[in-house]
Amino acid sequence: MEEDVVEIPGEVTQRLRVAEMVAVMTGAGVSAESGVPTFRGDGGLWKNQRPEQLATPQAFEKDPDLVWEWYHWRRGLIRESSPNAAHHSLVQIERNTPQFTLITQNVDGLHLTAGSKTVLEIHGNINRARCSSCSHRVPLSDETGVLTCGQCGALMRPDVVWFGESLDHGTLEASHSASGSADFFLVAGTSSVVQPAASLAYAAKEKGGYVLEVNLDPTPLTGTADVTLLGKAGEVLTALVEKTWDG
Ligand code: BV8
Ligand code: ZN
Repeated sequence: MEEDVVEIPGEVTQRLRVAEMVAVMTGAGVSAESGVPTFRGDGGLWKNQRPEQLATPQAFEKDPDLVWEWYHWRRGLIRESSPNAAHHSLVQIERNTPQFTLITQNVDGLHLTAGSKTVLEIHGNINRARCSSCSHRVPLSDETGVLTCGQCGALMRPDVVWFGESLDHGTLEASHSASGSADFFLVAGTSSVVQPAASLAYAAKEKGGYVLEVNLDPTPLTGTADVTLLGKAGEVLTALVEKTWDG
């Protein structure tokens, strides 16, 4: 069967080719083809709990064992996964663009594994733990159970931003400045519902940036983006790179 060719409008490749400053916002859809479940898709459920119920300080306070079990399980999936064509395409775009910033909501670290250099992990990274009391941080691999701090003995927690927690100020500042100065803003694989991440594309648009959305389904951003390409991020982003620089 002839591989269904992904149509990329000429306007998109022209703008990307001449872009001085590209900013990218990725979400769980970019890791979906690596086998990492998304949050709001059907694979997002775990033991019939929604991520919004488990990824909170309240859930951790109430049952650190359960929350740690969820994160150990997710890290196990990520250890089995590797970057997919979407991650690799974003590395290519970074290499072909004078200034580039990748802002990711994903905590799986797959962009770093793929070789992306300028990455802002605005929701943290699941492969690290931080102390709930002092500033101690440790890398994680196949740990299990509730972890305690080697420095002060307090509970360790995953080094991610939970719902109701504010994002790291410096990272958020850098994300806003990259979005506001981007002449090309690519949003890929996100339902664009989680704030403040979802507001960055609007900030880019307000400052005159050209916004391309790549997603499996339409989102609240779809009405505002200059172009929305519906499809799998791995396929669409591969076609985008080919048509912009090799085509
Ligand atoms: C804050 C880390 C306050 C943890 C995450 C009511 C209205 C508006 C806002 C709120 C509200 N109530 C509460 C809020 C605020 C809240 C929020 O936005 N809630 C949402 C649910 C409404 N935000 C917060 O709490 C933030 N903090 O606001 O602080 C504050 C202010 C001042 C001072 C103190 C406090 C913190 C938000 C960060 C939460 N942490 N993750 C962890 O991972 O365990 S968020 C979590 O959702 C992940 O990071 C994930 O990345 C993120 C967003 O989800 P997506 O990435 O978009 O994934 P999703 O499954 O939703 O969508 C995937 C998309 O991919 C789909 O559209 C699908 O079609 C597409 N797709 C699937 N496969 C593919 C594909 N696309 C392409 N190719 C494919 N193959
Ligand atoms: Zn400590």
